[in-house]
Amino acid sequence: MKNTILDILKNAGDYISGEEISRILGISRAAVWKHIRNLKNDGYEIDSVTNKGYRLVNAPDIISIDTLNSLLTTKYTARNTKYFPQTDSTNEAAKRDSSSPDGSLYIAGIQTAGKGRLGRGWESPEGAGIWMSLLLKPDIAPQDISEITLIAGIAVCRAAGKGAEIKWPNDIVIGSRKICGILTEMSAEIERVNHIVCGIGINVNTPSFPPELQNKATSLLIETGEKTSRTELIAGVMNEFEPLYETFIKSGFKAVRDEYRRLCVTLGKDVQVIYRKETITGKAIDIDDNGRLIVDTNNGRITVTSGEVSVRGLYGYI
Ligand code: BT5
Repeated sequence: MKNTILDILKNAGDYISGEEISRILGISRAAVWKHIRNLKNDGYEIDSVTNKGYRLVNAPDIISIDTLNSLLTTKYTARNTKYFPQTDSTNEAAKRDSSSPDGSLYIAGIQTAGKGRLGRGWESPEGAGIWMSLLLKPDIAPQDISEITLIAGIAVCRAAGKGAEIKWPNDIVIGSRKICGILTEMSAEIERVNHIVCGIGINVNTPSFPPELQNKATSLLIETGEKTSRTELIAGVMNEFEPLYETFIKSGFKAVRDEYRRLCVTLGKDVQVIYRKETITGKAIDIDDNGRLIVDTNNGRITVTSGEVSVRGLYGYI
């Protein structure tokens, strides 16, 4: 009923009287008032004026699974979605639920222990971003799982638009700052993958960042000055992801390599490749058929596999 009243307010566009709403819904005016009060408690800004009625002024950006389902064009991706107002990390939530079907999606309002790679943290404030993880069960070899990160990166760039590009392997950037990070983890035996968890964090309506991230992080709100519906963006990413993922499973990364290269800002840049305690400097020149970064160094050409590696621009973050 609350959602129906919301639809009525949205469609009215202007003031609509409590009497009119009660007539449309066949409920008492007191009941209408109660639902309006609940909507206000949920963060909806609703103006009420005697003799005129109610008007929706502002709607909070709430992640709605019903709306998400209505926007999905996928066969299995995000068809089983679990929303947690708060959890430690959606990657952990997905791992705890690993018997669920392929393509299950886990979304959190806030993460209390959001994770980056190599034990780093991921800032996941409430209500501002998309913190989500996909549970995947592909029949691929363990060494190919890092390519899922690259596929997810293309899906985020396509769905987010606004000039989003990829800093190899797992950062989505706008300009020179990071808007999204991707963390892919797996449970595998020597030859066989049991399941993969692909975690995607997108800064959507984040108004500002803590000082240590200010030069490095950005959000769609900061870049465009406009709020974005997180539910629509989640649907967009899922709708882009599934066909890319199917192409990858069928034909390998090489089938999407050209698009990845076009989106990849790392190419042509002088970079530092940091692996454990070793740092190698060179120029990033290409991405190979397996999604590896090819770097020309003074000591010859090297091929870098993502995973345990960090790549830094020699003259800044990119
Ligand atoms: C990543 O790691 O970029 C992967 C981030 C994955 C986050 C998602 S959210 C849903 C799922 N659940 C999780 O627990 N994780 C995944 P890495 O390349 O290691 O980058 C981490 C670094 O990015 C940190 O050390 C910070 O410097 C910076 N950082 C932290 N929070 C950020 C944010 N919100 N936006 C931009 N940069 C951030």
